[in-house]
Amino acid sequence: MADIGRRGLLAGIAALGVGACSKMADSDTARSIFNAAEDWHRAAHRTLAGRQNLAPEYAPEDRSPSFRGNGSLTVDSDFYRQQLGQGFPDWRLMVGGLVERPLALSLTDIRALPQRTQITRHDCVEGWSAIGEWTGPQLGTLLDAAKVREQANFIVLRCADTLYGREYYESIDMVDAYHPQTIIAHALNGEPLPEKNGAPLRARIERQLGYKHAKFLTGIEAVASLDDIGAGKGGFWEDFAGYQWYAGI
Ligand SMILES: Nc1nc2c(c(=O)[nH]1)N[C@H]1C(S)=C(S)[C@@H](COP(=O)(O)O)O[C@H]1N2
Ligand SMILES: [Mo]
Repeated sequence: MADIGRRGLLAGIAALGVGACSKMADSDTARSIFNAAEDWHRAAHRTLAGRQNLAPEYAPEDRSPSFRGNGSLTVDSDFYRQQLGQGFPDWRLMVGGLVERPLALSLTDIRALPQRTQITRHDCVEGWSAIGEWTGPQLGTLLDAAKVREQANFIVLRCADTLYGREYYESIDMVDAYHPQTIIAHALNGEPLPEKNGAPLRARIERQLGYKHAKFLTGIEAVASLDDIGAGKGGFWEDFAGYQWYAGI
């Protein structure tokens, strides 16, 4: 989108001629082209700049005494129970799809990356909120390590659990994927992620509503289109109950 913005502005400038002289600027056509380009650029800039804004961050004393679990509270498999008991030694987060260098990251790998800690408020559409402190690498760090391809427009977040018999999944666009507060969290309030909150890994996408924050993460997949993922609406609740794909807050 930034490219289109730049191209739009350049096209506007090219239409005016480099260093448009006053004679040209006097013509109504030139003025309207220039204004259109400028309005477009300003609008695109405002939109993109807005989407990079940070969600509010809070102080340690603001943290909710307990962070409730919602939706799936566990993964119903022998592998999960066994891994949970051992601290997830064999859990792998796959980073694949439209990437040059697919990765299979262990929890040790994830903890060894540069970390971000943020105290944020989680808002669920069901009408509750909670404040928690999350720690993990930025999703952007993982995508850069995997060398995400230019054709990628979305990141699909794959989960280990099922809800009402269907695999939970979510997806976000590249603006949210590279938002500084979008992290792959392995800790809540300084402790390993509790089972009910998505152990061992869950997404935090702080400018989005709760259902986008996929828990029990197994994979991160870069795709060009969401059409062939799940039922094509970009997420479990989007497919199942018509929730909005863009859940920005
Ligand atoms: N894998 C998975 N991720 C999920 C869900 C789920 O059921 N399964 N529920 C979502 C919803 S609706 C919310 S509000 C949050 C709840 O996170 P919490 O359990 O840590 O409160 O997780 C989201 N991510
Ligand atoms: Mo939710």
